[in-house]
Amino acid sequence: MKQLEIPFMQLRGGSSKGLYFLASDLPSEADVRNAILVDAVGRGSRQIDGLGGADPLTSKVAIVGPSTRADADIDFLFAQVVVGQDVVDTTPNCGNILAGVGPFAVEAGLVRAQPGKTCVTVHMVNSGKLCALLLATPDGVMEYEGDTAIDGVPGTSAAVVCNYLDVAGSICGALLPTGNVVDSVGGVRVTCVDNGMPVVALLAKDFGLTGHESPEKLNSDQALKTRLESIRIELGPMMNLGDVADKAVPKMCLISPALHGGLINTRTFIPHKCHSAVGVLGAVSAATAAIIPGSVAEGLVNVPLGETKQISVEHPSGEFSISLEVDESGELPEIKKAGVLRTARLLSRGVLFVPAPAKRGP
Ligand code: NQM
Repeated sequence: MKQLEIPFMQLRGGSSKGLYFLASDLPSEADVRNAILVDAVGRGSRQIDGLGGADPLTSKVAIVGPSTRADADIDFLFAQVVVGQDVVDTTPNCGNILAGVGPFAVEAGLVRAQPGKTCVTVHMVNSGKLCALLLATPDGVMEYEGDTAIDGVPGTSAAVVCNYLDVAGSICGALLPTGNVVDSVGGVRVTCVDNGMPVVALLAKDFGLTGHESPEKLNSDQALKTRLESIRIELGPMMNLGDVADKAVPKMCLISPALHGGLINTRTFIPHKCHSAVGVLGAVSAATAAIIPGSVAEGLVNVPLGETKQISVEHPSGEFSISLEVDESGELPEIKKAGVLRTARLLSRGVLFVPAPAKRGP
């Protein structure tokens, strides 16, 4: 039986890598589409029969099409293939893959680039929120070369400026999904926040850790991972996420005092493996947790004053800079805008082959 042929591009978006498809090149029925995505990325923990890299950060998919909203240029649905579980989770968004969505839209002819800079407003279908991307497009052509460096990526590239608009509660329905600033679960205090990504902030010291351990060391600590997973499963329904056993959210973020002048230091499990850096919206949510009065981070952070806060989130391979526009006049800080700097690069473009439907199987 002939294999299915699907046009695709592969881009590095921020510090992640993904397969990018036009929505019109995939079936619209979610189950049929997801089976194709799992085959495209690869089944099993090694993904030997697909294009993924056997890591959550390289098992990502962007599905992009013309916008269904008048206030956006394009629609972007993010899909995470959960490594080793052969399922697709469209609950979370991904700020790294999002950085590649602008360049993809230009390359695919969905957006016409302007000479100089091109602004692409993206409707993030997973959350129903908007992000404005600013791309370098001299002569009206996508430029990948530049002098912006981001941690976790070798060399430098052209900047993709990402301005998230009003992302609080995008996945769980509220900035504080449990309704509390602090909850006690599994014998520890946690602060659960959704400022674009559902994140559970926990104190590394409550787990007998400094918070500066390497991802390799944390990934080999089976007792820690089991404890984090049982807290995560318990918090799923409390965060309005339901049963999260097969979901990529919430992310579990161990926080500790920053060592290099940042707001906090992080080790984030996404959700079963410790991130080698930190996710974009994961960092925005962790930083938000840290500035909420009374959160688990209280006493551990020096919150910058002023409406626009330049915040650095430290992680295993460096730091992540965020510009947060915050209204602090109410009981809870209200995040108006979160700006981050990313880069992206087109890696390949062509036709992807997946087994014909009858051959595709568990
Ligand atoms: O939090 C990792 C990444 C991400 C997601 C993850 C991301 C985000 O580094 O917005 O970027 O949390 O799975 O790509």
